[in-house]
Amino acid sequence: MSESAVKWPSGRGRFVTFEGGEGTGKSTQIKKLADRLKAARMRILVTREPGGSPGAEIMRHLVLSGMGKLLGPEAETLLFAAARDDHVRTVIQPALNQGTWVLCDRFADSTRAYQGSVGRVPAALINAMQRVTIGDLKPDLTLILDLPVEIGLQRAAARRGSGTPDRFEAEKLGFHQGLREAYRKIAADDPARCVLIDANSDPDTVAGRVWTALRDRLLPTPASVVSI
Ligand code: T5A
Repeated sequence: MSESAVKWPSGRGRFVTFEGGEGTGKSTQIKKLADRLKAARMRILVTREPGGSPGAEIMRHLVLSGMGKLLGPEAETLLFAAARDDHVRTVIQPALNQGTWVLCDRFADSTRAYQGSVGRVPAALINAMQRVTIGDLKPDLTLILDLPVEIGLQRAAARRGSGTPDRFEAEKLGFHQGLREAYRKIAADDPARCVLIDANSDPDTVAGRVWTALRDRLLPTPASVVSI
């Protein structure tokens, strides 16, 4: 089914998040999906966390430089929450209200996986912060890119070249293996929202899997497809 044959849903925009460990290909896949949706004349906003708004980009610099780590795990989690609060209020929610589809590189599941499951910040604290920062906002679809951690770290290192690993890339292999497990559990616990995508193929093959998931979950049933 080609994009031009689809009768796209109208009204509020759809909120699609991409999640996964380091170097799993989230940015690459968001760009491919955005290009495909824009070619179908959809209104698309691509954004990212931490960051995505001027205030949140300042927080991004703080956490990825490692300065947040010095404050301890709970305070570092608060920095991610403060960034998300600004991003949701000033960028994501207004775009969705205007009918724009929002593709976001990481969102609240990153906090659950990195700070919660692996960083051992208590779930009660993460839940409380989530109530304040995102309230009822929930992604319509979360695509979790799954890849052996050694391959993801190799990809991230190759892209970085001679640059220094950031706060999380610098963590040990066990940290990244824990992350992969955490994400697989998030997908298993919420199958209505999440799709686990095998990211261990070339970018176009992975993009095909992403497209199939989006089509199956968010596009109208074949009965409402306009034939051309
Ligand atoms: N974080 C974030 C938290 O701890 N808590 C939170 O609440 C939030 C929101 C953000 C960091 O913050 C942490 C998690 C992160 O550690 P970031 O710089 O935004 O850091 O980095 P990441 O989100 O981890 O993204 P990366 O840039 O590391 O990886 P991507 O986006 O998954 O991968 P991508 O697309 O940039 O690809 C990496 C390299 O691999 C190649 C690409 O060309 C690129 O060179 N590649 C492939 N190669 C072969 N086959 C494929 N299929 C490929 N796909 C991509």
